[in-house]
Amino acid sequence: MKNRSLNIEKLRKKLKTTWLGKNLHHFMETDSTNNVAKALAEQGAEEGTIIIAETQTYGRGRLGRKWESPKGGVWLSIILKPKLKMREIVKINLLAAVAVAKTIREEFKLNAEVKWPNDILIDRRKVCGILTEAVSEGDRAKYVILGIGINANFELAALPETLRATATSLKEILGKEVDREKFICNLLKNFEVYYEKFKEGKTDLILNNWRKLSCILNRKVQISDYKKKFEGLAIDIDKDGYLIVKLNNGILKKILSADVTLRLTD
Ligand code: BT5
Repeated sequence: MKNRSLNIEKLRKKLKTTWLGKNLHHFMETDSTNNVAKALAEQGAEEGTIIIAETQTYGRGRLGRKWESPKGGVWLSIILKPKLKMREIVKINLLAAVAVAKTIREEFKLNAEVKWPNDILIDRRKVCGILTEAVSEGDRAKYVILGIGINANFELAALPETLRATATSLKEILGKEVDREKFICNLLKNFEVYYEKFKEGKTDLILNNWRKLSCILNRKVQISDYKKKFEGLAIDIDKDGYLIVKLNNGILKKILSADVTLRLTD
């Protein structure tokens, strides 16, 4: 059936996580799953609560950008309560990117790569975007809303024409629909495993995985923030999850996540 809704019973049955997604809310349509998650978190929803929608009317990207969310995609948000300082939240982003890329690789044998800080690409086209939002309590995160959007079971024609050169979907690449329930279950399982390791302090494991999956390290990148653009060589991500770029004048610059977009120049 074309673009059928998720079978939540099947999803619950197949879910092999310990705590993630045990509390799961499914909507046919919502404005943004991150908004619903935030409202639930404010009401005291437990860590691991998940919100999934078949479609979003106001899906959000970073910096107020729009996220197109047609039917057939995987649009979900996870409520997390890590004991992190606000500036450490970028690590959750990297962790999620690793989990998504790994799951796509394992399940579909596709060469999914991560692009700092929050994109998953296949053949240089964006198949997934991640939006991590946190509410603070002092300098600590009270909770984190991790929003993951994956272009799964729709064709490129479902996206506006302006995005068709830079975006892709699993269905477009594979020529057939994927089993979204199975994919979501595997993704959540992978995420839970990495998140547990992260909580045990094994940040290096996450960062090393990220490095292996990265399509930007040792490549020239163009960085634009709200003020200016500059180019450099992406050298590494440091232990805090920040991108280190070597500028053309040899100076190493640390890039923070919030105000930067990256464009591969070769
Ligand atoms: C992102 O922002 O990539 C984060 C996207 C997060 C979406 C999820 S879905 C579940 C949860 N609920 C939400 O409301 N959001 C999260 P950013 O790096 O700013 O990229 C946004 C840009 O990607 C847009 O300006 C477009 O150029 C492009 N874009 C929009 N929709 C797209 C899509 N479906 N596929 C590929 N590219 C898209």
